[in-house]
Amino acid sequence: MTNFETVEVNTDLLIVGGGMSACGAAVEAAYWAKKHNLKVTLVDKAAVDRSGAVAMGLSAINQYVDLVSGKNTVKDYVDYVRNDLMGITREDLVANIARHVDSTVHLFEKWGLPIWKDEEGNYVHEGRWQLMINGESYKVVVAEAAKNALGMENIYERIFIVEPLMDGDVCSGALGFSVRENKFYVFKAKATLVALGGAVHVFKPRSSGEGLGRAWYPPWNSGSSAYLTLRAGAEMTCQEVRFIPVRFKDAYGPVGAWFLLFKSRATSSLGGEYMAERKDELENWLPYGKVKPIPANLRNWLGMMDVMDGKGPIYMRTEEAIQKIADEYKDDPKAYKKKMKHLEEEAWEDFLDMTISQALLWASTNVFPEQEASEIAAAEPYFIGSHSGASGAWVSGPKDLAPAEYFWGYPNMSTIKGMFCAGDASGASSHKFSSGSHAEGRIAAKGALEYIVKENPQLKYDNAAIDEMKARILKPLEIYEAHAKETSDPNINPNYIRPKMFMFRLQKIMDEYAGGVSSQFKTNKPLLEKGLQLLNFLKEDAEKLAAEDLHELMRCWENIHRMWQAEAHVRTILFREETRWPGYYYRADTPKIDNDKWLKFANIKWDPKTGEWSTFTKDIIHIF
Ligand code: SFD
Ligand code: AMP
Repeated sequence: MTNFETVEVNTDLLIVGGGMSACGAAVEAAYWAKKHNLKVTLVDKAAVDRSGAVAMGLSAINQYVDLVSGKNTVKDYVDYVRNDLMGITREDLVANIARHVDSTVHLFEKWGLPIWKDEEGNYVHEGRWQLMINGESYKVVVAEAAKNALGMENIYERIFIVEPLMDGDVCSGALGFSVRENKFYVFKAKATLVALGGAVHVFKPRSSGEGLGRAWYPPWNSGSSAYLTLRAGAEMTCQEVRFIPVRFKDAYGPVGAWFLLFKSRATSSLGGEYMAERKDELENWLPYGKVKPIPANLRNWLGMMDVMDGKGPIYMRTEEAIQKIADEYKDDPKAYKKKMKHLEEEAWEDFLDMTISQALLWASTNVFPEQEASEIAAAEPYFIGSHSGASGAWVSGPKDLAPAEYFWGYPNMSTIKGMFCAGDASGASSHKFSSGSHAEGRIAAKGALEYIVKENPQLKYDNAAIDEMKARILKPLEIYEAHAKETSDPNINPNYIRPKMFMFRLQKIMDEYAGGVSSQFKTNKPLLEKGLQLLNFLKEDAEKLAAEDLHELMRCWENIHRMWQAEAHVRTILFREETRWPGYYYRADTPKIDNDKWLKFANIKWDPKTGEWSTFTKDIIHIF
């Protein structure tokens, strides 16, 4: 690719990604870098103002521990997360985020994010850990602070990061390309912080045809965190712990505000409340079936049982919930009218702040939430280390909290020297959400700078190897150019596959063999083994991906990234021979939870030298 200029950027800390954790990292890194005269560079595939999961905004901050008031302790939060994840969690990591997250939330407020307040000036809680916000501009506010801290001259937007750059076993930066101009980027760095978000569209989505692309988590989170860490040879954890959220059907509006703030019930079309009617089922998943709140996957599972019994659709009873709150004012017609109007506004604002498409769907289908219930459904699986999933890299804990087995020098460093992870990129520390991801970005950035200062890594770069990688990364453009004119329809060509078709094939494999929506989230060993075989054929065909332009080149690599996330997932659910998270996936051949054998982390690693995968367990060590 002679017409592609190679741009080299030399820096100390490279932050890849521009989302919540990357913005946290930027703010913290700028502070420590100044003290040590170090350079920090941030690279995002989009524009930081509106990139990542918070692009559309949010209506709540889901992690606020409120340590100052003394109502909650760090241990309370750790207990909550461990229970929600059916016992599988790194307590040191969760505690580290929990003890720092409040300060991040206070920074958000200082930077201008409107957090709801009551008459006494206290934050309005959605639930015990969640705060309500006017969050349409949440990401813009958080991005502004990151941009001010680093300076725009240190921020590269619209650069898609493809591969890690390695000096043997040590991470020495990352490679990428501009999605706007013919430029190939070589970022050389003493430490790299991976904050590239989670993975969406690995599984066939419920939305297809006209609605294709719509998902709960953003479609532009395409598995790049998992790919970068896997390709570096980093140990990964909880790759089996996909997240399936229950969402308002078809536009994926979140349910948290309805369940927690409005205290709504969910019922089947026959009127039964599955959370009450199916309570006995929880006995099969002890001890977690008995904890409060009931773990997210078990809540899903009870609803799914109704659907499997043919009792669908499942409804969020918005009309009932609104009416119940308003009824408290029914003796005063004026106050009642005012309250109803206020509740209607809150109902719409929840979606207008966070999932605008849900408000559009309500509007276009004449839904008045105060008058009628809305359908909810379990979404397709996502890979996300920051919500109620747990997939991500296995990272070092903090020195003062982590047991020796979980500590190797610097907080949030992966098992690869010089490669740090935060947000969706780091595993087994769920329920960090937007605020905890930002806090974890700060923790990881501080750790990375400590690593740079203490170790001052001297890295070697092999220019010939970089040129080879450049050719490989740009190859889809060449393939298209060479063959596109050979057929009358450029979509149909025996010499290549376009990224969209490739993605459809990946999604079909995952949907049918790895327990997607159309398989009712169920799978078993033979299905998984067949899925792996088909993934291998897909991997062979990845060499034939073709790109018409830079945008499609990004699509090619996004799908390769997704494919690697898919393989790590299939291999890990195959390894964990039990059903621990019914409601996320159900292994029909090993249908029960098996605490004796499997109260463990299932970890996985790909060896860059041999190309072999290995799966193994790591102990769960309690610190609380
Ligand atoms: O209601 C590359 N989230 C919620 N968090 C909350 O605190 N409250 C809520 O209300 C939340 N809900 C919610 C949430 C998300 C979404 C989409 C909806 C509703 C509709 C979760 C948080 O948003 C989430 O936990 C954090 O944002 C995670 O942070 P992080 O940093 O891990 O991921 P990111 O913000 O998506 O950023 C990823 C960045 O990487 C870039 N990127 N850049 C270069 N090269 C590549 N190859 C790249 N691949 C990705 C992206 O552009 C982005 O900058 S509710 O449902 O619970
Ligand atoms: P969601 O909108 O589903 O992403 O949820 C937002 C927040 O509310 C997360 O912290 C969830 O764990 C929590 N949440 C949602 N639904 C429930 C529920 N029924 N019970 C307890 N917590 C919930």
